[in-house]
Amino acid sequence: MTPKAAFGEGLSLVYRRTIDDEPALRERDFPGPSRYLAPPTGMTMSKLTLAEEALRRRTFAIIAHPDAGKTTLTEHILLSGGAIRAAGAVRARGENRRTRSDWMKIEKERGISVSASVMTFEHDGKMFNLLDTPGHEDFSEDTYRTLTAADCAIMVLDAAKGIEPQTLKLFEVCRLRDIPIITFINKLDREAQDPMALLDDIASRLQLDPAPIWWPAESGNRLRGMVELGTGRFQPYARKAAGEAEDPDHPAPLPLEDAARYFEAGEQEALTEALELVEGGYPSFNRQSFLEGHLTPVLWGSALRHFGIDQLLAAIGEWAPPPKVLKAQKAAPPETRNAPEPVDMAVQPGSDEVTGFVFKVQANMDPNHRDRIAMFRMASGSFKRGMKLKVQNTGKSLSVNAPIMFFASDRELAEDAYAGDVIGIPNHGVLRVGDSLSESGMIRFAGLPNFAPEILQRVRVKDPLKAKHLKKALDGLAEEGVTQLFRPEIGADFIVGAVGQLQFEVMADRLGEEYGLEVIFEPSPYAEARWIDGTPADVEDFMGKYRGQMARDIDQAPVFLAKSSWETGYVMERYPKVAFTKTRERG
Ligand SMILES: Nc1nc2c(ncn2[C@@H]2O[C@H](COP(=O)(O)OP(=O)(O)OP(=O)(O)O)[C@@H](O)[C@H]2O)c(=O)[nH]1
Ligand SMILES: [Mg+2]
Repeated sequence: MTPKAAFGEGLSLVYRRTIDDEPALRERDFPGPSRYLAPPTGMTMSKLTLAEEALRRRTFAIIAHPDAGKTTLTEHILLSGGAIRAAGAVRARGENRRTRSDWMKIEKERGISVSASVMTFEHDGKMFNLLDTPGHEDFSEDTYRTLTAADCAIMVLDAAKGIEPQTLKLFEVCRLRDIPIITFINKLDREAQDPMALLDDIASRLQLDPAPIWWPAESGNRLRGMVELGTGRFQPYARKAAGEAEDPDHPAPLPLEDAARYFEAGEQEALTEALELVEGGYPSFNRQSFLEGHLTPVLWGSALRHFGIDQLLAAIGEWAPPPKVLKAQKAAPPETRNAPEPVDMAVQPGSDEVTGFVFKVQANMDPNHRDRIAMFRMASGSFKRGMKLKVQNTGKSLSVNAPIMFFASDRELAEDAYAGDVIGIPNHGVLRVGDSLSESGMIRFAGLPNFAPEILQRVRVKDPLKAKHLKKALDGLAEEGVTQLFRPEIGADFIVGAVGQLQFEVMADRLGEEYGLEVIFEPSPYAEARWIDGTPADVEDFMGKYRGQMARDIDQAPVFLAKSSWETGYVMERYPKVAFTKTRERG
C-alpha cells in the first residue's frame, strides 16, 4: 500500500508549511546543524531542518477512567485528522466496523482496552503520534509506561461522572512527570452534570486551573451546541434523526447572536447570561501556565457523535508541546574496560544523534507472523531506515531494517523518523522494555519501573507434553509486561504475578489464542514479592537462609516471595542490610 492510501484521501503529504511560531520553544532550544532531507518516496522535497521536523511533532496520550471514551475518541481524532474514513464503533459487531486501537481479540470481544496502542498521522502540517491507553487499573502499569513516551495528555472525563478514581491516579502520574494536560469532557450527547460543577471539581480535586475554551449549550436531548469563549462563535449540534443510519454533519459555526434557529425559547438568552459569568469566573487560556502544569484548557464534545473533535485536534496541534528535552546520562555500556564515570546530560530533540528508549514490547500483533515489536520513542536525531543502533544497557547493536509506523490499522515501513515519533522495531528478543538505544550506544535514559505484583499464582499447562512451550510463552508475555514471571530457585513451578485479576484473564486468553496453550491457574503459597538488593555478601547470606522462597524475575534479578505481608515485615526487620523493594527499574 502506498503512503497515500494509508493516510486516506484528502490529506496532502506535501510538507507545505513551515512550523508555526512556538512561543515556548524556539529554534534556540534545538541546537544542531540544519539539514536538508532526501525526499521520501512519493513526496516532494522536504525543506525542513531536523529541528523543524522535531518542532512539528505532537506526541500525546489519551488517559481516563475505564469507559470514559478514550478508544472512541481515538477513532474520531483519526477521522478528523483524515487518517481513516469511517470510525468503527466500539463494541459494534462485525469485522468491518471495529476500532483501530482495540485490535486484540479479547479487546474486541469485551469492548475494553487491555493494552496501549499507538497511531501516527499527519494533519495540517504536523505529525501526530497518538497513544490510546487502557483505563482499567489492572492495566495501569501499561498506561504508566506509555506515559513515559508522551509529551502531553488528553484527560477524558465522562460529562455525567466527572473525575473518577482512575482519572485521579493517572492525573497524579502526569503531574509527577510534568506532562501538561488538555481536558476533554465527553458524552455531552447524554445528560451531563452542570458544567460549572465539572470545572470546579477539576479546580478543587486536581488543583489545576480549568480554562474553558468552549462552553456547552445544554446536554443530552437538549444539547444545542457549544460557544467559543472570547469569540462568541457558536458551533451547532446536529442530532441523528430516528431511523437514520449515519450521523449527520454538524452545521458550520456562526456568531451566537445569529444562531436563534438552533435554540428553543429562552435558551439563547440564558446561555448569553451564563457566558458572562463564565468569562469572568475562570482564567483564560495561557500557554505558559498550561505547559508548566498549572492550567488545563477544557474542551467539550461527544466522541461518539463526532462533536467537538475538530476543535480538540486543533487545540492539540496548536498548544501541545513539541518533543521535550529529556534527561539522560552519557554512559558506556556495562563491562566496558576503563569506562569513564557516567555524566548527566540533556538530550535536545533537535540534536543530531538518534537516541530514544523502548517503552513497550508487543508480541503477535500480526497473528500470521508471530512478530515481536519494540515500541521505540525517539528523543532526538534523524532516523533513517537501515540505520545501526546500539543498546546502551546491554552493549548489543542492531540494524533497524524494517521499522514500522502505525497508521490507523495499517503498518507502513518507516523510511525516516524524528524526535517525538514512535516507531516499532521488530526483533527476536534483543530489545526489552526500558532499553536505551542510540547511534553511539552511550546514551542512557532512566529505566522504566516494574511494580511488585499484588496477586501471585501458580500456572500449569493442561497438556503436560506442552510444558516446554509454556516456558517460552510465559517469557514472551512477561517481557511484554502482560504479567510478571518468577521462577523459583527450587522446583519447576512458574509463579505469575499481576496487579489485578484481569491480567490473568488476558494472559489465559492470549496463551490460548496465540500459543495454543490451555492453562490452569492455581493459588500459590505466596502473597507478596520483593526485589532484594545489597552487598553480595548480605544478599548471599539472606538467600542462603530463604533458598526455598527465592526466585528470579525475567532479568534474573533475585526476588523474595513472602507468604504474607507479616513475613515481609519480619525479614525486613531481621535483615536490615538487605533492601526489599516494591519496584525495580528495567534497562
Ligand atoms: N453516548 C455516548 N457514548 C459514548 C461516547 N463516547 C464513548 N461512548 C461509549 O462509551 C463506551 C466506552 O467507550 P470506549 O471508547 O471503549 O472507552 P475507553 O475509555 O476506551 O474504555 P477502556 O479502554 O476500556 O478504558 C462505549 O460503549 C462507547 O460507545 C459519547 O460521546 N457518547
Ligand atoms: Mg479503550
